Amino acid sequence: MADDFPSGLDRDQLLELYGALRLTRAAEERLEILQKQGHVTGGLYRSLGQEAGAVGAAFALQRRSDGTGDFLTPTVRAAGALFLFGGELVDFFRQYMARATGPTKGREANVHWVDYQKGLVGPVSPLGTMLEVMAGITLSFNLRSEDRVGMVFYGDGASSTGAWHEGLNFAAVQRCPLILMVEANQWAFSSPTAKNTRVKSFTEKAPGYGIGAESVDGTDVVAVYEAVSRAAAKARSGEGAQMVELRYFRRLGHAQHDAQEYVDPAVIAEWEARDPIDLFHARLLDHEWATEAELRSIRDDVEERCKAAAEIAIGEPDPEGPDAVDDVYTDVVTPHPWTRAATPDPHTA
Ligand SMILES: Cc1ncc(C[n+]2csc(CCOP(=O)(O)OP(=O)(O)O)c2C)c(N)n1
Ligand SMILES: [Mg+2]
Repeated sequence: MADDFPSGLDRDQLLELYGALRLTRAAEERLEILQKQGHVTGGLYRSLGQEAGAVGAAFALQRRSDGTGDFLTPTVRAAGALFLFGGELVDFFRQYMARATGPTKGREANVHWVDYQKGLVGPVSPLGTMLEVMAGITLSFNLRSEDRVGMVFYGDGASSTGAWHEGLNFAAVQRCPLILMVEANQWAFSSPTAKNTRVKSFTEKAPGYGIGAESVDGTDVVAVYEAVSRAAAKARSGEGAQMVELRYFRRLGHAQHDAQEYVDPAVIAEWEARDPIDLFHARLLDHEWATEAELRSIRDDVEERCKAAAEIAIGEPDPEGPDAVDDVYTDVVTPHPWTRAATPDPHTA
């Protein structure tokens, strides 16, 4: 007899979580192959060991593709959340390969793309600033009395920027339905957390802004789902911004070029033993929620999908040089010809 399912999740949802974890890892492993083949333009960022944080968090939100669901700003290490919000695998590869066919037509990399219908707000690169952007978006949910929340991911290093403090204070004061996901992976490039902050847990910062916070084991996908479900319920019921700290470790360098020689290999080995996918795999089997054959078939399926999507992107063209200014500058003749085009209205775009 199989054990009871956790947290009100059913068997299909548990398998969906497993599939999303496997998809994240398979997509990033496929990127490594593409990079060795010379197809990837720019940096390659892995979320090895952090997959459960992104997947468990996004799974707790209302994911719709008709412009009525919750909003998400991922980071490069939250690809799993991007996929759960409907970000297409082939677009993910197109972005990393700077294809003309990609959402940003080869002008931006990786997760920097926007799809308001799906609730995806790709980040801008200056760290911390997406907190301000998402504070504004979630304020609009309040002003329109919409039952929606926003989720913004950011790194532990990013939470030492000025923009982070200002955005958080604004979101707190305005009681914005915003969930802040701190990716506490213990490093910001080559700076350890202790060089970024004096607090032991990022949740210690929350009371200073008057918001709720919870810290969770970021390698446990079900625990993350539970913590974020609680935070989302509070945000929806008018309690305003909530922080959730994901405790885990960045097991690879900042990006592919960084061999992280500054990290103790023994610590990396400790975290390898706590691999989030291995842990969930074992749990699914131990409780008889799934069979080895089912999990193998999910894994084979996502690997095939990644291979096929990558093949499509490989066959597509690079952008043409003159296209670089498309959608950036307006065609309307004005006294100042380089006026920036207006941002589309999220409710009609
Ligand atoms: C305001 C700002 N300062 C510096 C950078 C350069 N930079 C990009 S990523 C990064 C490290 C980020 O560390 P963290 O926020 O902990 O995220 P992680 O890479 O660990 O996921 C830095 C310094 C930037 N993009 N923006
Ligand atoms: Mg970090």
